[in-house]
Amino acid sequence: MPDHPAGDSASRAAHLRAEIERHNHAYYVLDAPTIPDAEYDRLFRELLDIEAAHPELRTPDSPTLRVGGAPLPEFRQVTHAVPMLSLNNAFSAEEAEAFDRRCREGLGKEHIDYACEPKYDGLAITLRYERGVFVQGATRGDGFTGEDVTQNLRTVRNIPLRLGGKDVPTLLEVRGEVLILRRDFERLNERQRERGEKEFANPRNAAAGSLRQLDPKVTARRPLRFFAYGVADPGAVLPAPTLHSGMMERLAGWGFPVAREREVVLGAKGLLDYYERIGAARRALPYDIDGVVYKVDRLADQDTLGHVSRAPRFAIAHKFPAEEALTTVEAIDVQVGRTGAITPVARLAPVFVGGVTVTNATLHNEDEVRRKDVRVGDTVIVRRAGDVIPEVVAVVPEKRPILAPEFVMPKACPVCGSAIERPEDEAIARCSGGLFCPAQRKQALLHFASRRAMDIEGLGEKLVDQLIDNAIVKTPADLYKLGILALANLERMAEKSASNLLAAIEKSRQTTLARFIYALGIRNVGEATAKDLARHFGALDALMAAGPDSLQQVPEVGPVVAASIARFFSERHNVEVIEQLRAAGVHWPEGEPAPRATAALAGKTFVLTGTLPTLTRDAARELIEARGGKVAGSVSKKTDYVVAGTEAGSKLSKAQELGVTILDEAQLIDLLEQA
Ligand code: D41
Repeated sequence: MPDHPAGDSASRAAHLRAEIERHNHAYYVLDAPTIPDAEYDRLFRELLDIEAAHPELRTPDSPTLRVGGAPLPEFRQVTHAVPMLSLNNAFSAEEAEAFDRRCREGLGKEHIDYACEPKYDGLAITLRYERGVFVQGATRGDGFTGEDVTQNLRTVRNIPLRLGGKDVPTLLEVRGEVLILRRDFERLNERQRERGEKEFANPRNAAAGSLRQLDPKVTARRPLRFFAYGVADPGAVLPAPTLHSGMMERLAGWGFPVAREREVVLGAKGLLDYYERIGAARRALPYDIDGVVYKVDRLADQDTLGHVSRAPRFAIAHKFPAEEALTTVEAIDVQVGRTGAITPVARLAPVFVGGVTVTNATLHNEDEVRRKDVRVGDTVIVRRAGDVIPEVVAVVPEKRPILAPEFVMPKACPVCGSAIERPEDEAIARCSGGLFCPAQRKQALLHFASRRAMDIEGLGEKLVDQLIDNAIVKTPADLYKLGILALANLERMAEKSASNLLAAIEKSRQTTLARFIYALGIRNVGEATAKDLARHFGALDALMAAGPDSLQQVPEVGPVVAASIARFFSERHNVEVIEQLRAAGVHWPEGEPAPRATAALAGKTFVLTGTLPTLTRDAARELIEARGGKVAGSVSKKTDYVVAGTEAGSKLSKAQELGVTILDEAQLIDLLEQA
């Protein structure tokens, strides 16, 4: 760097600060990056260099402060010049309507415009700007006194350090919430996991922990974001705004991030429509929200309504049903799935969460229980979001009882007593009982009958339980031997439903090869693989006769899937059931196998790189795979051919280096056409 005289450096530094913050704003607030990362880094380093050479040029609005300065011994207390009020809550449509009624009565108006916004599930803070420069930031605390977290807030990338735009007030206090976006939260936890550090239970906890760090360098590495929801004293802004919604526009104009989902609506109906709309869009928002906030839009009306004790009468939070709740673990059981997979399940004291009462939550697998260290007696956070299966998010360690033994995986299947086995390199433990295990038999039968398999309507869980428990049905083939008498004796089985079920079973005799393969419940063979297998082999006998090698000729079938198919058909029991099913009249049209593997391509590995003149990459892959070739992602000594188009990069040079045969599209097509 050339050594600038101090004066030049001062103006250069000012220019750099403005430039960097302009790019920051574009990237973090507008979501529209303006320059490549490398160029940004160059500007940033230049400013760092100037500030190192001329410490007197370090200003409180310098973006270099965003990486965090020296740690603090403690946070200073800050008294809020304008107290930070709290919000009252509405938990139902009736309560939201009552809010509208109170506002109408208080103002003597028939219809009221409301400014609506999402209710961020973050931490309320206040930001103080003097002559457009960020000078102090504090937590809400008890509403009157909070903690000075200025240096941490400077590291929050979308908080403007200096305001831009028109009519910047001499003094401004902006209120809003600090939070972590969901996708950033996932990445943060991934990083914590990799480093063997504790994961955060949810974005809110992660944001709270990050904001309260005494070392701002730690905060700087956390992906905090800010969203503004108002100002402390709109009366001090000139020209005076008349509407809250207008105030929000002004904030956006000065560079503050504000919610895109803001809307002005009319009356109670408008409020409830907004609530429904945001509720439906909730999952798609980038951040967690726990409701929506309604505010009387006209600021003069806000003043008229005023507040009661510490909450305004002009605003209310309409909450969504909580997606997380606290409860206790009464037991940890294990469940057996169709393929014998053993899943630990927490039995919970009933708790209302996400709109339903939850008594069970999945713990996924043994490692997960260990990682979260869930024990019987623990108080846990359970989460049920949308239609997702309820899960245990985290344990509240302070609430652990003195006697809380660690979870141990049972050695024997709780249903059939067979040994539970867990291959060393797998996360899932399994019951080794196979179809001897009634639990697996039940799941296998349910799977066989399911809509996308044999589609036997009416064969549900309750019925399958009875059929297996009373040994009326042992294998799927037994279904086709059922008579009306056997069914009529079952509990809750009216004659009509018995004959309906028999009709559904009868109908299922006519099926397709793909459905039949899928219905068999071969481990690792889902619907798509079943279709691939049916298309490739055309006939069941051909599939049953195939060894692992020829199975791997099928597109998308790798060694693991091939091995589990071969293992399935090598078990006599399975072959017998298939024979019985065919003898019972289960049938399907059989076809010609798909284009056979050609000698030229069978077992050969291809790598595609660059843009081919006519074929898309997917099309080329399909053609190669249909003839028994494989397509790999990277070039190695095992690669047989590299197919290179224009703008082929490092893969092509690697191929040249290793002496791998290089083909262009025309040469590939020649090869494909060789018989
Ligand atoms: O999104 C929020 N969490 C939010 C919080 C919001 N959108 N608006 C808010 N408005 C207020 C008033 C009307 C009192 C200025 C708030 C909060 N308060 C608030 N946050 C935490 C305590 C109060």
